[in-house]
Amino acid sequence: MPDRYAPTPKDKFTFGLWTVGNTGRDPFGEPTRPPLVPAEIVDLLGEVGGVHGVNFHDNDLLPIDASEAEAARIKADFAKSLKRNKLKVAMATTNLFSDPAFRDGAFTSNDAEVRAYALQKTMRAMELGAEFGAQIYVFWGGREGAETDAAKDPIEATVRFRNALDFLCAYSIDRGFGYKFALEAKPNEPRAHMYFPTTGHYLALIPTLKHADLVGVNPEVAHEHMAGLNFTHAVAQAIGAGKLFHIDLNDQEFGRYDQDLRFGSANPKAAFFLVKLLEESKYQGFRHFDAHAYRTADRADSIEFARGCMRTYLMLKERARQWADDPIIKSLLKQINRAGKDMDALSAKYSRGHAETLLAMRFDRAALAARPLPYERLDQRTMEILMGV
Ligand code: GCO
Ligand code: MN
Ligand code: MN
Repeated sequence: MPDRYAPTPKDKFTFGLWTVGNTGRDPFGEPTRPPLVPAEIVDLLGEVGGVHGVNFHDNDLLPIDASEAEAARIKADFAKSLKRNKLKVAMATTNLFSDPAFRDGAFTSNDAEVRAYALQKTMRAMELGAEFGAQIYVFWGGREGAETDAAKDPIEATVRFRNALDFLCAYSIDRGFGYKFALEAKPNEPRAHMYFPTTGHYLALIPTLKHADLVGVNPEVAHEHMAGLNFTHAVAQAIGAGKLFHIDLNDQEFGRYDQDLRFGSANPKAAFFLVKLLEESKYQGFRHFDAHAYRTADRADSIEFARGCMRTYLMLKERARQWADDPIIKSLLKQINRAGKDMDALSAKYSRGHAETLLAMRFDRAALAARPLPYERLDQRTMEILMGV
């Protein structure tokens, strides 16, 4: 019997080189898995099966101090491994956080030379991504923040960040890269406080950019959960604004350090509503798993980790369909969503007549308050569907 949860490239699942290539190093301990070169990571993804593509930071592919000869060799090996495993490059991004030069940020650094270097590094990384066919370019401001607000003027930091984005959008247009840019928010880690801590902050920045049409967001489950927020709501707002250009899927316990857990493993119910939203809204973009295997995992278990991310997504997708088709859910939804054509027509558009009609209306507050809202039944039925009962 065919496995109905087996992913195919059409599902548009992607992994970063840094995700399945993660060696298990953390602030307290050394790596637990041997490092893999990019071509080996692509082979691992080939072994996982059903993956659409791979994403990279410039320095996941090329060491920051690679010679030209070394870079050419790595790129050739990487290209061969992509071909061999029938994988595409979907997204590219810049590492603007690992090198000590960026210890106080990149685009928001207080040092004009660091800011200039950050632009140069990003332009080169954009070229590298374009060389491999990346369509999306992500900005995650890993070090764009502060430990003390004595260090940087937060208004100036926003201005610097905006200027950098304006410059890089113009560069992309000038070079014909065709990129769409996706801004990724995070509240903290590695900085104590990061600028643009949530997806909502970026959604507010975007309309102030010179090339706002090219720029959207890359929300990440873990990052909104770290901020104590409902991820599905952030994604819904991005979809509503036409700005969901990319998404980083993983999982994260609330109130903990940045965990990057396997998708759906910590909060399966939240993951269900997220998948339901993405599928029902017909999100066309990549589904990137920005997660990594537990530090205890070996290679075989890392493969299980990657398969688990995709399998859970597809299981939840099936549950979302069941939910929508379920007769009990349907009848509850009908009861809850009280349509009122006349009422909606009145409030749909302002006119003096509509305003006068509304002002003259009598509402029976007690009757409104007495209408049943069987959300307990609805949520319990949701649980039963999720549990396969
Ligand atoms: C993190 C971030 C990163 C970014 C990556 C791509 O918490 O470290 O999620 O993994 O997604 O740098 O921009
Ligand atoms: Mn993250
Ligand atoms: Mn991420």
